[in-house]
Amino acid sequence: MAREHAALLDALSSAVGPAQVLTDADLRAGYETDWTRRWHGEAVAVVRPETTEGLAAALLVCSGAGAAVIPQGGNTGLVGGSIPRAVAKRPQVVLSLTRLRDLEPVDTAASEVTVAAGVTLGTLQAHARASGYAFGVDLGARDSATIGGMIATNAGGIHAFRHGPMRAQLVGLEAVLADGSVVRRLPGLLKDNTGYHLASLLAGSEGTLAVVTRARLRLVPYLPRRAVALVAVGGADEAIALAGDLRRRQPNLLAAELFFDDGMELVLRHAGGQRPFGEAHPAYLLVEVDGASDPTPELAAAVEAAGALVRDALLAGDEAGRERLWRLRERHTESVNAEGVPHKLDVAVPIGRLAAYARDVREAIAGVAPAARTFLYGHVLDGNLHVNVVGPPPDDETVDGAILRLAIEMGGTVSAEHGIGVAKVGWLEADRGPADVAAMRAIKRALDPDGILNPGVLFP
Ligand code: FAD
Ligand code: 2HG
Ligand code: ZN
Repeated sequence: MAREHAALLDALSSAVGPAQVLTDADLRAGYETDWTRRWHGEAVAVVRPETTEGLAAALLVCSGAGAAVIPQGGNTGLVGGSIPRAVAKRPQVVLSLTRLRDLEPVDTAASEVTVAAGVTLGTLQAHARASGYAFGVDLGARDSATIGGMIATNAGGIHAFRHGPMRAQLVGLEAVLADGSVVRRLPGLLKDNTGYHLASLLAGSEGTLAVVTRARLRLVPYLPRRAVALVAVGGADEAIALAGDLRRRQPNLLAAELFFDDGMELVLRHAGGQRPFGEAHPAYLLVEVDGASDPTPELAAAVEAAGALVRDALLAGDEAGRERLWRLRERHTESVNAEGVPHKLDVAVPIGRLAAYARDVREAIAGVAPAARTFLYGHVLDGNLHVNVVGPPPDDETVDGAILRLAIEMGGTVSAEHGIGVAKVGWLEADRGPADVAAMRAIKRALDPDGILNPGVLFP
């Protein structure tokens, strides 16, 4: 393959330096399969620019050669959008952002920071914390997911009901368009009404409109004291009622996560550990609160006040105890992966219908794939449920269809936070409607007329 594309590879080497153009199959391998292992493709090269200028030069080269560009950050995306694919009938170049790792000092007057796209969420969190701040978005893949990838997917995560998703943290950004031109708006002006807000447009664009290279992000105060409660409940209805109740009475509620006993059992089997309660319960709500002083007594009182909604509860104020409880929820994703290649769907429905959805979706799945095993978990206050199904072959989309159709029928969305990627392109129009999709296509044509940026993602 390398010989066939010699001119393209030479030009890319001139753009970013030969050491940052990986053509060897072994070196490319980690960039060519997605996190779930459901999707795989082959690239002619993986290009890893170290500067915005190098990246712009590489994009110009790809544009001139008609090569498809697949932007990639930490490759933790769950919808197949960050790896090469068969749909593009042209050479594919993975553009890895992981070498763009600049971290500017926190601007404490503005409570903002500017970081390069390849900085991981974990690195940003530690950097912010050193200045007394927190970043508003958190998620389980924090040690690998990058800020650029999180902007491109408009990542949500566990604190979204309190601080909003990635788009809500974005003050400005720098990005490179398909023709190699650089758009840059990083001055840290919260008030800046000078036309279209490109940063907001690029949030959730999944690498189809531009490549994000830097971002100016808002920060929130870091409240150092935390308490976590794991509450055993009778089912999804009770978990939702309890989460709503706690949100009203605990203004510092930071997370409210739902999972079920089959998921708990799966985590204990794959990740180890012991059942937290003497007996199994149908469902669990994990909540976290933060504060300047110890919030444990207040959380304990709030859980106690919930009365009959609570079957049993465990509280932890110390770090080790909090982590022990959190791992029961956070280790779901890897535990599901250990069972096989999952069908991983990520829906949201209006919160009043979430319990009905959780019930009906199991039935809908059983209707089309009786032998499949289903694991449900999610961010309850966002109405966001992760539906994971193990059993059906990776390329059989019947079960995906049943799950997504039900979400739309219940007034929800086929993607709450992971994006459309290649996984759900067939469902975009059913979800958004023809007028929205036509407007999106017009924007795509205007910014990327030759369609070199992530073809096959978002649009069929
Ligand atoms: P990648 O996977 O590399 O790319 C994702 C998409 O963004 C692709 O379409 C890619 O082309 C595009 N892209 C990447 N970088 C850029 C860039 N600089 N410019 C333009 N386009 C770009 N997601 C949530 O929302 N909430 C969660 O709670 C959550 N938890 C997770 C837990 C685990 C264990 C795992 C494995 C994943 C989880 N995710 C979650 C999904 C994933 O971490 C997010 O989608 C994340 O935003 C992806 O970041 P990334 O750097 O890995 O991007
Ligand atoms: C989470 O909330 C992530 O844990 C991953 O969004 C969801 O594993 C999943 O389906
Ligand atoms: Zn999630």
